[in-house]
Amino acid sequence: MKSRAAVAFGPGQPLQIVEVDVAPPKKGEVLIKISHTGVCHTDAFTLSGDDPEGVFPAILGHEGAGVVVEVGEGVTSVKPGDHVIPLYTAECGECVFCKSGKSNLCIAVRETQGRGVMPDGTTRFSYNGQPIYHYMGCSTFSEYTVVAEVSLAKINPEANHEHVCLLGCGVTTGIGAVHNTAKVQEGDSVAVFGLGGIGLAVVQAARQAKAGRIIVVDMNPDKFALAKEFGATDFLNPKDYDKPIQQVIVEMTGWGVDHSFECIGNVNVMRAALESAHRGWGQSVIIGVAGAGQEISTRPFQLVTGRKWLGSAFGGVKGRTQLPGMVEDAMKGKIQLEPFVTHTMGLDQINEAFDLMHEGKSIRTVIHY
Ligand code: NAD
Ligand code: AHE
Ligand code: ZN
Repeated sequence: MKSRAAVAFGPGQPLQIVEVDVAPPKKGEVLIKISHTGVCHTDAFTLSGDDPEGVFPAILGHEGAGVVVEVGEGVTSVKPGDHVIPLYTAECGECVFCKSGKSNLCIAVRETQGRGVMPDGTTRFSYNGQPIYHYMGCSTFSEYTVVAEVSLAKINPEANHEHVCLLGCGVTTGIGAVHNTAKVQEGDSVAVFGLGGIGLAVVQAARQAKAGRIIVVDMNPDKFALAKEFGATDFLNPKDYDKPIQQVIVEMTGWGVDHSFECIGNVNVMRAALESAHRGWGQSVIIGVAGAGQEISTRPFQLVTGRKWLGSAFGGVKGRTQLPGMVEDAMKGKIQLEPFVTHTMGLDQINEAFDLMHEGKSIRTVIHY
């Protein structure tokens, strides 16, 4: 079948809106009609060419919601008409990671996903007879996409896709990092570095957890208003200080914060976040994704004196079992999604969504088909 898609033909190039061919779903696969998709910084990261797993030409996008159109052989957990969120972190329930109960990092389709192909090693997308690669197992920048059955969360059909698509990545990541990774407790102090969709979701979840002080850090002060609405208590722009921001945070808290979160993808800020953590027990969660070849560093003394460095992927959330419940929470207002949607537009304007993100003017742009 034909599908309108925004194709990344090469790194650093604007996406091109073309009509691609989509082959039918094979065994264990599902054809989805995407209705809405958010644009996450990770899409921009991969488009920039900095992603070691970036392959081109590809159809990016991984923060979507849609409806099942057709299922391949052997698919039993979803049927045409079901409402779904594609998952870049699958959940097969059978691999060593799923069975461990310790991690959401299912490996069922991860290796082929990282190469931009379906589990059988081939791609369902083509353009002028040439293959187009998949992205993060989702490719939500195509109106029709094929994903593995294990990469689909079935959700309440009453949910508003313009909002719950954000649970496909950004908001779930931030909320999960607070509750599953850091396990923030009532009264804990928190510092959040970077106030995009991820950082603001961390702020929202920190308030849910009844955190005490919630210190937010961003170079763009325009982000502070929404952070305040979500519960932030202290607002720091590193440009306003002539000393390292970790020193500012340690001085204003005594010994540092109980939990810090890096939501940018900058290895220097990752260090600052770690060094903002409380001596003896403070922990710092890396959420941001850094480019090929970049490494983190700090004085080992920072860890010797009790700080912990952690990381979080998709907020530690198991997509098929836990995401439907998060959709319900959003429908009940326990998770707020609407404030994240600062812009909506059609697929034809998708390059503007990337521009708005780079200019710091959006939190999330949601594309509708
Ligand atoms: P975004 O671009 O919307 O937000 C980033 C924010 O960081 C912006 O507000 C920007 O002003 C701020 N910022 C940039 N440099 C800064 C600096 N030096 N100091 C302080 N603030 C600074 O991005 P996003 O969509 O919220 O994504 C954030 C990061 O999280 C990205 O690296 C993305 O790839 C990553 N991510 C990771 C996961 C995961 O599962 N680990 C999931 C989603 C996104
Ligand atoms: N491809 C990159 C890694 C990218 C990365 O870390 N992705 C996050 C999700 S970002 C969503 O916006 C993640 O979940 N990672 C775990 C995984 O299995 O991909 C690289 O460095 O190769
Ligand atoms: Zn994302």
